[in-house]
Amino acid sequence: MSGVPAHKREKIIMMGRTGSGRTSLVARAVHRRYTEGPLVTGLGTSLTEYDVPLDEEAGSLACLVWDNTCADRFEALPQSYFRNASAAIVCFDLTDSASFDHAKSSLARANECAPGCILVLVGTKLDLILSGHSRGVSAFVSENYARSLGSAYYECSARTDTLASDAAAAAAAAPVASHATAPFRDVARTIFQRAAARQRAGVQAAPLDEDGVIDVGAAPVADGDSAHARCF
Ligand SMILES: Nc1nc2c(ncn2[C@@H]2O[C@H](COP(=O)(O)OP(=O)(O)OP(=O)(O)O)[C@@H](O)[C@H]2O)c(=O)[nH]1
Ligand SMILES: [Mg+2]
Repeated sequence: MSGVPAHKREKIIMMGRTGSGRTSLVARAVHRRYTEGPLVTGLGTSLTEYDVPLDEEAGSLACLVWDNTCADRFEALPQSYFRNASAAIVCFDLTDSASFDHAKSSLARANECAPGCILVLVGTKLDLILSGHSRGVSAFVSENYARSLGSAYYECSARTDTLASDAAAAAAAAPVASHATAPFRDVARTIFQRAAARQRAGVQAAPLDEDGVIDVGAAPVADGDSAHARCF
């Protein structure tokens, strides 16, 4: 892990109903592991440093993933949870329609509390669908809902880390990507592209540290762009 301090990392917040698989998705992406059963993150909020790989040329993006334990009462999430969030990854259980309804409310809340933040909708537990479990909501409905908000949409399994290259998964989940780390990479790429656009507009280039990690937070930003003014 690079030595980028927490306050300079891009903030990614996890949202979604209790049991939707938020913590398992983070564990699979960051630690490349899956543990059966609920993953208790402790009361409140847990923070995980994650240098999200972009590509060889660009290196990786220093992020801090915020996860929480009061997901069912998203209205109870404090403003500080949303403050300066660069992106929100909203999870729902593909087998559970109530979980999808909750995700819709979470997307609206993220939009309201962190305007301009990147929103990504993730249907979790794809392995259950691939093994014959019925969907709580059709892929058509959930993907179109994400598209209507301008959000990316993924279906994936933290359990099997289902790969798009897996023929069965590709057939069932196409055209959506299904690798568990894909939502984080998508978010990191979008943050990176936005930073690049700011640079093209005349803002100084973000430096690379010795580990090849982009320290976007060190770049000067235009007035009104709060994405890099971390305040927890
Ligand atoms: N089959 C399957 N089960 C999963 C997957 N991801 C998570 N689960 C299970 O779903 C349950 C909830 O997973 P968590 O990751 O704890 O979900 P969470 O959203 O963090 O839940 P809370 O923090 O308790 O609100 C656990 O029993 C997990 O083992 C998956 O990809 N496939
Ligand atoms: Mg959790």
